[in-house]
Amino acid sequence: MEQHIERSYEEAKKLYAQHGIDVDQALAQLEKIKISMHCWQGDDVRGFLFREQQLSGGISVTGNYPGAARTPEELRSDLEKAFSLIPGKHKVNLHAIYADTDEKVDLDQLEPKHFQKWVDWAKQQGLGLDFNPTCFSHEKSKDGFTLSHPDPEIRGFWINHCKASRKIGAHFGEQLGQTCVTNVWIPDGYKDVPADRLAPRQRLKAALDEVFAEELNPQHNLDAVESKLFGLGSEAYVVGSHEFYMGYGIQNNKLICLDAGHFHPTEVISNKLSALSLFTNGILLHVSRPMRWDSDHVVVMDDELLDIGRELVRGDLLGKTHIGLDFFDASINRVAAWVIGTRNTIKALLRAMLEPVDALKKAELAGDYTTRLALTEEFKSYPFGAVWDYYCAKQGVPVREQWLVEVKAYEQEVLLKRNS
Ligand code: RNT
Ligand code: ZN
Repeated sequence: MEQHIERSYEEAKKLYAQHGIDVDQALAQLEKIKISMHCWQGDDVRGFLFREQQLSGGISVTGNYPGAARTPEELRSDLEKAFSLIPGKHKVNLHAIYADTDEKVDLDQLEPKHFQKWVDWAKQQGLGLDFNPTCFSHEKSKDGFTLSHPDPEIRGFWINHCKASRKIGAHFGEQLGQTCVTNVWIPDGYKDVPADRLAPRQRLKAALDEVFAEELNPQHNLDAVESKLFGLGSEAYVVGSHEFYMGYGIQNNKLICLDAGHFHPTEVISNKLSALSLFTNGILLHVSRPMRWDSDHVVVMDDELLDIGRELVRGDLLGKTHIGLDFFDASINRVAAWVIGTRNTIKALLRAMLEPVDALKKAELAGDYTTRLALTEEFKSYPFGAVWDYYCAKQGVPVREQWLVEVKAYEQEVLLKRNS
């Protein structure tokens, strides 16, 4: 390690120690946190099963930066590149349409064997896997409804797909020795004001009961449900709203997934974590960056990201929270997008760990809000960067923007040689 990195780190450590903050301990804790990096940033949510299908379900990716992965091999190579620039050992979040198989197989027929190459790769790379049924961009979801579809046959297809997905998730968990989170998100909703808001929700509730009927070993697979307030094409009404899934999740012991972009534009998920934590065994996050709407911009170090980190650290929620990412930007280098968003998420957690939480809580209890504000603000210019640099160096990944050099080289050598 370069000497100046170590020296700056030692200096920073002393400053933090004055407030009783043990930096080494924070880094030891940080090292254990796994971020679930979403595969779909690498190819603009296209997947490999139905490449001729248009994106649907309100999901849209803008930009035409060259180099999107076209095959599972390319996607894995891009993921490996990204992980080599991110400190720590993490997970990959797969969607069902990313099956790696030559068979022509529909979503309701998917089996663990169609993902075996992903499992073998994850094993070899020391990564975990998470999973998602893909209830969009498919012939049978064209009219915008899946698990709550009024036609029992179409609904049955999606129920079978979700059942199949849980089995794949359980296979991941068993094979890799780390729990897989299988997250159900559906696009179902109406563009305009519905005549009946209740019936689709009744159908969704019954469909989920069928999907989850089979008990799976919770060491292998945990189920999650993801809500949304509105989407493209479902502006007036989304069947799986927050209240719906909060009720469903609490009643049925499912993880509730909070996507940062799935609420009113000024509503934040950071403020929901402490409340939810009191009533659930676990939470799944889709860390994302909504810009004016659910736009899924690359995660940056903004106030909300810092607040998410703070809530997880201060509420001691890291043990029960699964941190996943959900953004897709095709206007920049896709490997860089992963690296920026994932490094920022880890950085935000570290920053939260390096705040004088005990002193802040103590001041608050004593009614000394002056101290609370003063300390909070002064800590914004504490030498957090020195600790982050040291952590990257210690983990053997590039320090500061040096990672960009590697991404640019990879772009030249690999990405620009792909023609989409
Ligand atoms: C959509 C949801 C969902 C998807 C992914 C691809 O609004 O956020 O999580 O982004 O499943
Ligand atoms: Zn999401």
